[in-house]
Amino acid sequence: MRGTTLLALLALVLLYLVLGALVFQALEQPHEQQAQRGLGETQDKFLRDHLCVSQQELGQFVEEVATALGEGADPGTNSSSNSSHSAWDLASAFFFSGTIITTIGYGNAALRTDAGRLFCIFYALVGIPLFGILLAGVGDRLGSSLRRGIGHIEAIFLKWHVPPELVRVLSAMLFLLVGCLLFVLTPTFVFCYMEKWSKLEAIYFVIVTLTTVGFGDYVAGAGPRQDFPAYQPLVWFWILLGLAYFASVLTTIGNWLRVVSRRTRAEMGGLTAQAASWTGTVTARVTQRAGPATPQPPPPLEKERPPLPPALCPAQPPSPAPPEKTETPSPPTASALDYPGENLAFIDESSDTQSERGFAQPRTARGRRRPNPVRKPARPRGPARPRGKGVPV
Ligand code: Q6F
Repeated sequence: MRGTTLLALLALVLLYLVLGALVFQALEQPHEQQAQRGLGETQDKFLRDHLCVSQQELGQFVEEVATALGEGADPGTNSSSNSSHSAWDLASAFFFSGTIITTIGYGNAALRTDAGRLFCIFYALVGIPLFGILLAGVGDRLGSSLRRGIGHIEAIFLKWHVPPELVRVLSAMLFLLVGCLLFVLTPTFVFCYMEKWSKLEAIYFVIVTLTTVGFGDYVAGAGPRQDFPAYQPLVWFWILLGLAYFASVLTTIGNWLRVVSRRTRAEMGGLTAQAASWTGTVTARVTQRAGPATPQPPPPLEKERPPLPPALCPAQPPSPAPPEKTETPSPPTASALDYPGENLAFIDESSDTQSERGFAQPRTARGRRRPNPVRKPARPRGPARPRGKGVPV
């Protein structure tokens, strides 16, 4: 990436941050002021009702309560019945470890001791890459299963003589649809029901979790004992699969943005011809891929060419967005750095590799065939994810 490009990108990100700041401020500040006024009124009322309490005394009490809450005390648990709920029972501590290695980091329970913080440093440094490796493997499996399912449908479409380009788009949309259904919508309804959250709160939790933003204002499974014992394990399972799915979705979105910027650049810089030829090769290959049932040898030069740009493939090839003209992935001459998906996003990378090879090699050996499926376990998502919090997952 050239220096000017980097500067332009920096400016864009800054602009994006400022935009976010303005919107969030406009939306949230009035609410904050209202809450502040509410607290003031509550205190005034308390002072009026309890004339023996002075304003200083009340102020001090409120401060102390606020500090205790910040230290992790729970006003619901009083000193006499110190049983019920601890933020550090085994399930909660296990959950806490999970928020570390996934980098979700909700922060609803936080470490208060120096020893805990010290251990956390090393725990995170090892655990995050380790979980990255697991996630890569899961993403690989998930991608191939989803693809197998969608492959059947693709085959049907192709039998109906639907143009292969359209089939690509359709199966991309199918991938998104099935994935959203499995990992976003279903969990949303489950959380809605189990946590008694509104639909918006539930989907907000789902997205905040699977993007690993992890605010921690909503945490599933944090409520008092559920009557469904498999709930927390199920949430764990969802996290594992959902993070893998979202890693590929986020990478895909990042690649779209990349394609958009590249197209802009191409239009300005006259790379268009090259890009067009690249699109041509992509189309050619798609046509070839059309018959997964009839194995054909890969086209010559297959190895020298960069893989199908992950840009447009959620788990696989197709480009859901208006692909016809938008689809201007970088010309074949582009350097490896132009394919973050290839280097960093396992899911896309593996999908591409697999879809490329799918027609040439028996399905049974998939996945194992790739000599080095996990290239950079610690950074599966690539730069598409503007997070400050720690790269991986
Ligand atoms: C859970 C729990 C949540 C809160 C600290 C995210 C892994 C499911 C708990 C889960 C358990 C205890 C999530 C698992 C990950 N939730 N207690 O297992 O007092 O809030 S607490 Cl949401 Cl990464």
